[in-house]
Amino acid sequence: MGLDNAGKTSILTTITKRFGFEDEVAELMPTRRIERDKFNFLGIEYTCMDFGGQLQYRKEYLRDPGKYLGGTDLLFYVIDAQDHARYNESIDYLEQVLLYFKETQTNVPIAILFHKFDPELVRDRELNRNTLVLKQNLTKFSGQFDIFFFETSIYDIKSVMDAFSSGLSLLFDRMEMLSALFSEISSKYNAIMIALFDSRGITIGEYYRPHLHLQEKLKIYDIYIEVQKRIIAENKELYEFSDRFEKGQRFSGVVEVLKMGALDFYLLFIVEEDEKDLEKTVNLLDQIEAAKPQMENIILQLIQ
Ligand SMILES: Nc1nc2c(ncn2[C@@H]2O[C@H](COP(=O)(O)OP(=O)(O)OP(=O)(O)O)[C@@H](O)[C@H]2O)c(=O)[nH]1
Ligand SMILES: [Mg+2]
Repeated sequence: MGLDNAGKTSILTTITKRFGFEDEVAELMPTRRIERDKFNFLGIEYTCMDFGGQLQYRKEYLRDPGKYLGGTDLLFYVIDAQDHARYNESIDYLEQVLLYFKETQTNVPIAILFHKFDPELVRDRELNRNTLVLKQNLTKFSGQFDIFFFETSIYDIKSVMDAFSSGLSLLFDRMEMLSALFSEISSKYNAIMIALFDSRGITIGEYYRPHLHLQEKLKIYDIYIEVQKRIIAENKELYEFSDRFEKGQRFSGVVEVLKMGALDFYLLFIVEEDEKDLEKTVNLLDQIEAAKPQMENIILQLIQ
């Protein structure tokens, strides 16, 4: 939910498409009433509802909130961070929506997205100052609700995927367990990163080496998207690659497809390359690949 023009449908289009969404986003029209879409996550079927934010629709939802908001598991609330003039209007709308959850005593986690936080604006002082004040205003709801903040932009696909994945992870304790497992395994392989994605690129669990730079994370994610595309096109179960970060450090990666019933999951490993002793890196990747059945077992048990 959120005001008209906040970017809700753009976000959903970005998540659904992931490659080449720009043309579609450019042609979006304001959403009329509610757009519903079903999706399966970890074997559970959800309905995603995109609430058109124009005033007439907002009034309609608030007149009969039970009809529209009943049964909500998770709310993503999108605010156009660049549209300072409408912050108050947006807070008012959120307040009225939350009033319904309060009255019905439904404990819905709220992910608030400060959207249109475009890469070239990340260091913009005014934008940062404005959103800081906005956050302070929003914390008035945190006594009653679990509120989580995210900064997103469709020009940084990872930011959007992260917000969506983190939101969903609030519904699953076991996702935390998976990340803990990855953190444990990481030391054995000296891994830079281990992550499990579902087929739409939603993160189910992840471990990053501490202090890994954002640029490096983004680089890995871009490669991952490319690799997943190839795996699907070439119908592979495994894909190895090798690349280097801006600063020169080389790394190797492997993506394995794990199958759970009809669902495919993608396990990504990134390890540092030992440039003096490539044999070592090859051995490490072999070890990771050999451990696949074991890993598959543990992971599937955790997420089932
Ligand atoms: N700069 C910037 N513009 C964005 C971003 N996301 C969406 N937009 C633009 O914001 C405008 C509105 O996007 P929509 O996704 O249609 O907005 P909405 O919240 O669905 O609006 P309603 O359907 O009327 O409720 C479009 O022109 C998008 O191109 C972003 O991350 N950065
Ligand atoms: Mg829309």
